[in-house]
Amino acid sequence: MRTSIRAGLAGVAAAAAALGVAELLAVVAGARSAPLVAVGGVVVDHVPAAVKDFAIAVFGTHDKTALLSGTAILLALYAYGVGVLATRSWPLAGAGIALFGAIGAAAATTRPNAGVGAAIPSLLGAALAFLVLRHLLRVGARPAVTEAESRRAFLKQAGIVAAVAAGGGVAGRWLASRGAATTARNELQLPAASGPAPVVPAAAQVDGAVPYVTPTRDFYRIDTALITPRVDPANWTLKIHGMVRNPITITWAELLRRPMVERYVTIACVSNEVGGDLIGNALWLGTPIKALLDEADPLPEADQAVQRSADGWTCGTPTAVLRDGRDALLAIGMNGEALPVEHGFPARMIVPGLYGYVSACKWITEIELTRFSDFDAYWVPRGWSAQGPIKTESRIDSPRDGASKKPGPIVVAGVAWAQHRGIAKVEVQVDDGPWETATLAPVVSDDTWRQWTHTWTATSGDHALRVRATDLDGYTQTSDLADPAPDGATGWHRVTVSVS
Ligand SMILES: Nc1nc2c(c(=O)[nH]1)N[C@H]1C(S)=C(S)[C@@H](COP(=O)(O)O)O[C@H]1N2
Ligand SMILES: [Mo]
Repeated sequence: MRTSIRAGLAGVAAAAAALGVAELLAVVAGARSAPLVAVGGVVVDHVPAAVKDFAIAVFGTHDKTALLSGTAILLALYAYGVGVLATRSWPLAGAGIALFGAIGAAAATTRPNAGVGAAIPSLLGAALAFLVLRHLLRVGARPAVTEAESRRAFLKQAGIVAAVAAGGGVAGRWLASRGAATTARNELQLPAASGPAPVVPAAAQVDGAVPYVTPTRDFYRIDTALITPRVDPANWTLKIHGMVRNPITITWAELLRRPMVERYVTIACVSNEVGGDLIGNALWLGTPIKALLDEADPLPEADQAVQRSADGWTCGTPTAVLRDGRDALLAIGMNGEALPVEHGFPARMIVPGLYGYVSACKWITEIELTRFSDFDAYWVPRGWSAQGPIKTESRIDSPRDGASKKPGPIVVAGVAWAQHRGIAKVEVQVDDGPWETATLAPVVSDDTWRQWTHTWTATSGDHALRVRATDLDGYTQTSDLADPAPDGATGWHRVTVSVS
């Protein structure tokens, strides 16, 4: 094996050792202090909006895995280079490793809510990388060994390092996943709602549309968190402060004693493309946020309620919306269970009618009353609108785009939504024919999506089907196409079907 290849591999093994041990140290120093996660987090917060939209469009909800894998590949290339460099100049290679440690430490300590201790995984990891690299480059370098013996010794040692590194990384993630937050979640007995949940009529579900109530495991997930915050409810509080006459802080025990209601609410992501699936309907258990705000007594000028999460993310909701009587909830349950960690355990906001980026703060710890003119929440400086009411939209779930069908009657079905306004009408158009009125399914409230169905007598040939909805305010979706940025996509969803 060429010396440079061997040195490069030694560099990669050393970097793996650093990351593995850092992952273990992060169990103590805080999960977001692991260098890959910390650097990835900085990237997430600073990539231009266009790159992020591209990543969501290409990788969807796997965008985080893509980012972490990409970062790991870049790091491996860098480590390979440092290994090769070490055979020429140890000071330069040492500087390369120090730079790696410094970048990790700088990223980790500047993450929201991070202390100086967050630097430890990166710094100790870098020190270990240096020792491992030096050790591996010496293996088999002793005189009087044959090339074959030396290669075998090197590969064995590098293999051991890589295995130990991977073991450390996996162990770290495993330890983090069975911390206090998970135990508390597993043991949580959800309080009962003050009244029964609305009953979903069987007819709310039509054949061919997605489930009216989205199973939790299929519920879309969107957030900036590379690893989900794990908040132990025992240490959780919600602070309501800022421009209020009566700042309050409630603990988890106090929250559980508050009146709880159960409501079906369909939430949607502003990044959802026309026809996209970043939308879901769940039964949320929570306490009305209006009552909590009334207790805090916001000043009349405080037109924005900024919610802040355990990992520092923020969103801003009009105070008036939270107090206008709609079912805006501080939610702790989803579909009859405690909130899953990815969906905001222990508590999150759910506000009917507003996109998630301006209303649905997960892992919420704080509500600060302020003014829109005084504070821009996370997505606003990144080019998204400060106001994010959900736009009236509709989607064809079947037939699927590109489907092949036989001539004759075909059931066209899907969903339409205009949360908190409600859907009044859905129409389907075949090719350039007239808009035909679809049959609407019943709904439990205007805060959920509404299913619809329409029978189309298909004739041979290629056809385009379009859908448009009209909400109860009388607004009908137009053909105007808009991208998700800055405040939600518009346009008619269209599928093509070939009939023969
Ligand atoms: N803490 C936190 N809460 C967040 C976000 C986030 O990045 N961090 N993203 C928001 C966005 S953009 C959406 S669309 C919803 C998605 O909620 P879900 O992942 O439970 O579907 O969460 C919102 N709450
Ligand atoms: Mo979103």
